[in-house]
Amino acid sequence: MPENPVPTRAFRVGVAGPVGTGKSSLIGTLCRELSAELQIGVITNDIYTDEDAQMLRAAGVLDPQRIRAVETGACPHTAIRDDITANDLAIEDLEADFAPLDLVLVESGGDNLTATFSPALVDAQLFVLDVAGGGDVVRKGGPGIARADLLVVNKTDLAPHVGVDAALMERQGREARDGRPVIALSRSDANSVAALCDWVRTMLAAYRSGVHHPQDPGPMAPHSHADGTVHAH
Ligand SMILES: Nc1nc2c(ncn2[C@@H]2O[C@H](COP(=O)(O)OP(=O)(O)O)[C@@H](O)[C@H]2O)c(=O)[nH]1
Ligand SMILES: [Mg+2]
Repeated sequence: MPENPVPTRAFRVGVAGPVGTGKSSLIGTLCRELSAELQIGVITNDIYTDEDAQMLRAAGVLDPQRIRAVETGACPHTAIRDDITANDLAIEDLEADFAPLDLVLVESGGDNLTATFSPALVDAQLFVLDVAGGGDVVRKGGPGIARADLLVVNKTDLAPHVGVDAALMERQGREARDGRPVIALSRSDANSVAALCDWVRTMLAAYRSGVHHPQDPGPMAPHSHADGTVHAH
């Protein structure tokens, strides 16, 4: 593929994965570790509230004004996949208010385990699982687990307490991903946090030099909503 033109806007990274796997915490960690070297903004997607944004503001890792919430209504996965307008506008506003930003982190709302970001919204995406969700989650797969730019197996510090072999989970992740990267992460393990930061730096450099192409992990599984509508995405 030809190289992209060198981009002028911030590098956008989507953070997807089931509720409670540590997406907001991971975004908080990245803000804390990288805000001295990069200008960062954050967008959260919540169904009816701005709880994730409030939690991140309270963590004190970034100027609270740089953290904005998109309220998605009943269908958060739609707001990151099919109709990305609200997220796009929120990112454009952030970029206008704090120009120039280097990095915008977008947290998905967690209503569907297989939700992925549209490559039109984010340049790269990571999918977060945690060891507490059980070792077989990786094998069950899904587009984010198999094909997101990065799979994070999170909360490895909890593995002994929940009877899960974190190293095995990481290995199964690698097997499911055809060589795409996997990071076993714990916010209390400095080496793993450093590996995550290095991944962001490497991707940002590739984006800036025009050699990075946003990948689509693929659509989520077809599913129906409470009102009876069926979404194939
Ligand atoms: N033990 C442990 N707990 C974590 C870690 N990361 C996040 N958590 C906790 O997991 C819970 C859910 O985290 P949160 O970031 O809100 O998950 P989200 O729903 O995916 O955004 C919170 O109680 C966090 O404190 C970690 O590395 N280790
Ligand atoms: Mg969250």
